[in-house]
Amino acid sequence: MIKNGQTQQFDKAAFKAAVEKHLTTTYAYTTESATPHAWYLAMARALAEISTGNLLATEQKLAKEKARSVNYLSLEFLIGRLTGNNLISLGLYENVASAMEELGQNLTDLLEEERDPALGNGGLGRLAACFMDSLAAQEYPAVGYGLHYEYGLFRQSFEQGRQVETPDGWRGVEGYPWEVVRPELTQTVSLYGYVESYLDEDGNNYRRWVPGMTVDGIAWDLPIVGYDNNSVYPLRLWECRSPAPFNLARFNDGDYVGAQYPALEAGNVTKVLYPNDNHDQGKALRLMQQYFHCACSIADILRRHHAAGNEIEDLAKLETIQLNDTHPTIAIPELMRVLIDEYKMGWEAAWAICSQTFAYTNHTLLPEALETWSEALIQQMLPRHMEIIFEINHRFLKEVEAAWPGNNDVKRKLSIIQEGPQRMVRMANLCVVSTYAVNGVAALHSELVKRDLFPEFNELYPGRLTNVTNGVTPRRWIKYCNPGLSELISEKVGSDWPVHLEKIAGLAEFADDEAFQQRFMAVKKQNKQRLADWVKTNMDIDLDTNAIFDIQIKRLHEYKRQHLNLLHILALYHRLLNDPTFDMHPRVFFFGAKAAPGYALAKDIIFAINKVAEKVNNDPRLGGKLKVVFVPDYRVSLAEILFPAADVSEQISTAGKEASGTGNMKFAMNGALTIGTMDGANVEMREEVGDDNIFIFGLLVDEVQKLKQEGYDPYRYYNADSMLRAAMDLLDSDEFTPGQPGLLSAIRQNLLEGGDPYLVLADFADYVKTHEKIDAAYRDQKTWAHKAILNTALMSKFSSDRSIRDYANNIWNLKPVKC
Ligand code: RUG
Repeated sequence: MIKNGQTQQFDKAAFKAAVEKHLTTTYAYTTESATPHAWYLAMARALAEISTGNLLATEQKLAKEKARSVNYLSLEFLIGRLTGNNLISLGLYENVASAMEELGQNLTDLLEEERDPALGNGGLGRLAACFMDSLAAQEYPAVGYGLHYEYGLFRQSFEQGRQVETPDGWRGVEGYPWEVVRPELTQTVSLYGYVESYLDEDGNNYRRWVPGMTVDGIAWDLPIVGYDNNSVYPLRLWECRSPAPFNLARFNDGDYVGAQYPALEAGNVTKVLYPNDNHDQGKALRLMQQYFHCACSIADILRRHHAAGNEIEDLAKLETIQLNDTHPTIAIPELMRVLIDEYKMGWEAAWAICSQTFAYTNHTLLPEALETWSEALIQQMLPRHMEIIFEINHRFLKEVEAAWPGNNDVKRKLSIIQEGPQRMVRMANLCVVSTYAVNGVAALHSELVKRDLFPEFNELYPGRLTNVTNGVTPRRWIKYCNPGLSELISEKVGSDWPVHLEKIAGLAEFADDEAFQQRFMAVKKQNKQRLADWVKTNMDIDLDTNAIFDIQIKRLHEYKRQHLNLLHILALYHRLLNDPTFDMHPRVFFFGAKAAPGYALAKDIIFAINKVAEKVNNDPRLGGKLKVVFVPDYRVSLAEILFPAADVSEQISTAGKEASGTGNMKFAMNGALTIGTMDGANVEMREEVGDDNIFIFGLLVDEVQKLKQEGYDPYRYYNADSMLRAAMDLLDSDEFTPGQPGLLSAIRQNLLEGGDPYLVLADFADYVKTHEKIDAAYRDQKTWAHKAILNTALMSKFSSDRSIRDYANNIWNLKPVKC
């Protein structure tokens, strides 16, 4: 009916008719009885018709052209709401707004009806979503493969300041209007059982897996709509179902509940996303999710390959598979198994294909996040895969022996199998051995991967370890979420900056133009008002938009140091009440963060911030200078309001711990100034904006390592700094929990007796001093505007379009195909 704005005219009457048709035939409402939610569903369905048509056309065209594609395998795709974003990509925002207006509906309100598909935890899943957007925008052939979780990341609320988690049924009862089920793509996945040898008709000896059970993988496609072009790529999410809905014999015997066990057990596999960020939990069901995801995806890649008329020998030529962290690593032995057991290839031929097909992205150096799986568990669930892993390791250790003859220490260190009372499989080692490229996600991180994590691998496989600095999509993170700024940018540099972000540099010449500064700051003020209104409506807190809006939004983790931010707030509180000479520009500290349900200290930090907020927001002695707002249920749609409203962006992880960060980029693109450590992508952001336009503080990576080696003593800092002491001691008092001292002591305890593993105390003084510089800088609004404009202007490096071009040119060897 309608294709992209570029190629075909929008037929408003036909679109309105499609919406009304869905309202009545799909959702059973009349135009009179329809709720706003029903209108949103009907509108989204009408739009999805357009994108599904384009998705099929793109699939056909790419198959016909035998185009080389990337398959992005990720257990998480934190896509956020699709409707608004897809309207922008289709170039139909205004047209649809007007059509809906004629149907008596306001588009902005309808967009608020969409639930966030929260199919990811944080940065890793959101990166996957930005990458899909950039692949489609630049027409690099791609398929995203993920899981169709019934429940995404939990919803967070606060009860008396404490985090409470509830299930997130993101599809609602009506289903998600943008997805389409593809029954013809169903795959069968085997689990458990044993391996046996057998002779074929010609007397050849083979191994084969005799599975203990099978489940079905059902494909759901979400459309990834290319911006201003005709390409639509699938984000293919697998749902696990039982091949038999119930056991008929048990059903006939009257055991109605027991008869359903097969279906219930299979349904559990994709029931819920594991809510851990940067932490490996090692649960059997998680391994099953990983294998289910990989088995379906590998089978689908092979299906597409053959459907396009290609030979298996050409797999590595036409397909590359990017592993988003180690979570889909089991895809490697799965492809080996299929090639050897099903295609009857020899080991060398299969290995030649496999090792030229996979590439791996490492996203963390944190030991607790580096995945290992118990050999016994893999042996039980995936016996043939364990055999294959042993064989890969056996051959690999021969290489190690050749490179370091007789050196058992290096063998022990590099081996895919970690020895010990319980032998474990190191998934990262399996990845490095079996892939043609391994990348870190920011320059510093990639250097540390080479220097500290995998130095011997770097020696053994020169050139395999490399860097691709992360990026974020400017379509969602500027154009969609910040329409005021987008208009200003278009006026100055032209309207194609969303796909040519390098053009945004043209703003720099207006950084000193007073009229432009005022307009830029007026947009910021409007965005702050939008956030203040949200806070008033949802939290009943009054905010003054003349205050500095200082925002830290990311997962709650000790290494991200939300508690350093809290200590600074406590120090300000203490000074405002006790030091008559102290003055500060009014400031609102915003937090948004979910803590993994089992992470006690992270939950204590949330509780402490909420308790402090309760007190300071209602303390007349502070004269409105200090406010603290912890927004509940931080998610993509809230991020879209928070990033554009920030004056100050908090990026304060311990140096060496945050692999990249991507929120840092979104803030700066929207004109916030960063206070940050020399960590992750902050380092490269500083290179881009220059030292004068970013507030860097804290220990450097090598200083952190040195201090730890020398024996770090947090008490040294506590005893020497009266302001730090005052802030810490407030946590032990009942200042924020009247009549109940000690409720917030766990944080103080962790920092002092627990050894302060993330050096919060060591960085405190410099952090406070740097915040004082921010306070002074903000008072000079012209200089601030100058710096803010330069932050927006100098962020083009951090477009995910650039990241994807780096992958395409340096790793994937991929060319765009116009559709
Ligand atoms: O913690 C990292 C972030 O620094 C990074 O920006 C993001 C995307 O590369 O990935 C995050 N991450 C790493 N999330 N989970 C992990 C480890 O599995």
